Amino acid sequence: MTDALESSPPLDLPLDAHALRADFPVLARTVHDRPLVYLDNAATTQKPQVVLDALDRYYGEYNSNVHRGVHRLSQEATEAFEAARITVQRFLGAAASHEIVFTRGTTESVNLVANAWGRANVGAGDEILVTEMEHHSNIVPWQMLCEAVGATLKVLPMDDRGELRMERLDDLLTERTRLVAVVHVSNALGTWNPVETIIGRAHAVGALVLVDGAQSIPHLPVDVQRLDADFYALSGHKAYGPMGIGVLYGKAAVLDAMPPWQGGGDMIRMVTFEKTTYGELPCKFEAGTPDVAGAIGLAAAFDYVEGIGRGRIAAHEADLLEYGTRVLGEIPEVRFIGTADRKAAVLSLLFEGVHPHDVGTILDREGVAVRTGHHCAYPVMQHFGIPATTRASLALYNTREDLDALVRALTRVREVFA
Ligand code: C6P
Repeated sequence: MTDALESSPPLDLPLDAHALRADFPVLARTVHDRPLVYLDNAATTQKPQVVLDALDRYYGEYNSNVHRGVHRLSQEATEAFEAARITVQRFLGAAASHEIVFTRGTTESVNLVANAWGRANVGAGDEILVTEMEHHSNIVPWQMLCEAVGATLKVLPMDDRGELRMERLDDLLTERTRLVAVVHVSNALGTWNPVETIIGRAHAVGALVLVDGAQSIPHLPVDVQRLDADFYALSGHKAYGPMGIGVLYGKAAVLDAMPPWQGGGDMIRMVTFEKTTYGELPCKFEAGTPDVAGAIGLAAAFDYVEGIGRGRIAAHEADLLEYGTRVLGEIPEVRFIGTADRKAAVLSLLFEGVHPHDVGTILDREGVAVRTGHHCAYPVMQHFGIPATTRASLALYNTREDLDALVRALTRVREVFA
């Protein structure tokens, strides 16, 4: 995991996951009379007390709408909301805070780009390139766009380890490619994709790149300027923040040139029945009342993560991934789906002879929360010819003991189905 760590805080002091668990109230609960072992972090992470406190303070002390009132509460809410934007800007390494658009999450961020940028820049005969391992939210909006404008959706395939077949990239990129949409870290496989290389090659043919950062932001240090990504999408709830808030980063020049997507309050400069003129960035893309509490909670989450250090989190999770791969790999019935060289925090597996949903149900009885299913990545399941996997996904508060508990619970699966 070397290249992304080069820019991260020193690794000499490993994080103390056991101590950090105390920051997350929900981790103290039991499930079916057993201590909760939460290994479903790719679906959503748990929230630290500082995030819960930030939400509480907003609603308890200065709840108000933003950008609208001259009264004190509205000013306080507006200041906190815009301060949250600056926190996100710094977290992502963006050049300016107006390059940060608050959305509902990764899905909405991708839809925003597909609709606003796509309708203006993609036409009949043009091409959009996605990869075989995309989440549905980075496939379907592009498919809808292609169908509407007569463009073609092309797919960069992956191999049986779950690595992108990079040798195919140059063939698939043509002068008709308008945009490449690629996931930074796959939710179904854990593959950590070489997005820097993809961005470089896409730019060489004049295409823009949207990176789906839903699963990278919680795990890796990300610097959008260093990556040179045109768009970067993320969800707050997967990075220790609240549900319902997300981010679209876009380069200012690209966002500026885009028409708005949704129309409504706060995104206009002037409205008459004859003509409406639109506001500046980022308001142009934030029609209606935003999730003010969500943005403030997300900033609290990012501050919390920075306080620990993204390099230290990545190093801790790399250790867990290595440990988990070893101990789970010793179970004869286990077959991993996703064995790329560069992976982050996801252990997707099959248990021979038992359907993943049954595996998940037995694990739940043992207090172990994992996700089973297609993980909104049907093409990945189709590639491997399977309906579903059992997925354990890790976070900063997970420990080797959590993985030992998963191993014990999988032994239980064997006993039940013997
Ligand atoms: N993956 C999972 O369990 P939203 O729902 O908008 O917050 O995120 C969508 C999304 C987009 N891209 C990737 C790579 C994702 O993993 C997700 C969400 C969850 O894997 C729910 S399916």
